[in-house]
Amino acid sequence: MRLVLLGAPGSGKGTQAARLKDHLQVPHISTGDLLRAEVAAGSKLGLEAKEVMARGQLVSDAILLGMLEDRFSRPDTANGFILDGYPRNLAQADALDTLLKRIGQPMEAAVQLEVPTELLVERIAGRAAAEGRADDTPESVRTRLGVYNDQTAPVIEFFRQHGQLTVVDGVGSMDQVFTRIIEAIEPVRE
Ligand code: B4P
Repeated sequence: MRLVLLGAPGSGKGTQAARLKDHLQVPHISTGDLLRAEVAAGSKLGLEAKEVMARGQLVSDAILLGMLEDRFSRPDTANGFILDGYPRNLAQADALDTLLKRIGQPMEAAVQLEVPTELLVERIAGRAAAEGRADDTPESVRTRLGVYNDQTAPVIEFFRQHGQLTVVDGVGSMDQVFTRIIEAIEPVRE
């Protein structure tokens, strides 16, 4: 199963991807997690990404593509993957399409988690209190939501035009949302 999860910050992509990984037995590739690992390691790339992420802006497309090419070259993606956090703009959507076709692993399904803005803000505030992630400050969250509306929302249309999009209601408990995703991707798995 080759699946991409789409949705605004706080829509539950990372949360659901972690569960889907166990259910589908494929790796979870989160560009946010890959970047945070670089920041934690203090690598050159991490130093470059750190400030951009804290402000809630997008890290450069070139850095992201390099990181993804690296990740997809590992053998564990041979039987599929769940991609979370990428693509975040149309240039990334095109680059991903080209990369996956080149390695003979075209995307099979795109699931968009739909959640109203008030709930997104509430969830991220909850995570800020619990985990203190550097980019969960109110100012950064405002920027991330703006970036999502301006740059990432058009990506939804990209997958719709490719006939791969399924929209899932992301409101409800984590278990409820998980069940909806499983039902939504069932036709693709058959
Ligand atoms: P990400 O790590 O992708 O962060 P995110 O969009 O906030 O989503 P995340 O998956 O973590 O949160 P979730 O909704 O699961 O990106 C962080 C930054 O990295 C970006 O701003 C950017 O700077 C950089 N970056 C990453 N990818 C990039 C790219 N492709 N190009 C350029 N830059 C890139 O969860 C949020 C909270 O909601 C959690 O606390 C969770 O517990 C809670 N929650 C989830 N589902 C819930 C439910 N059903 N009910 C109640 N709470 C729920």
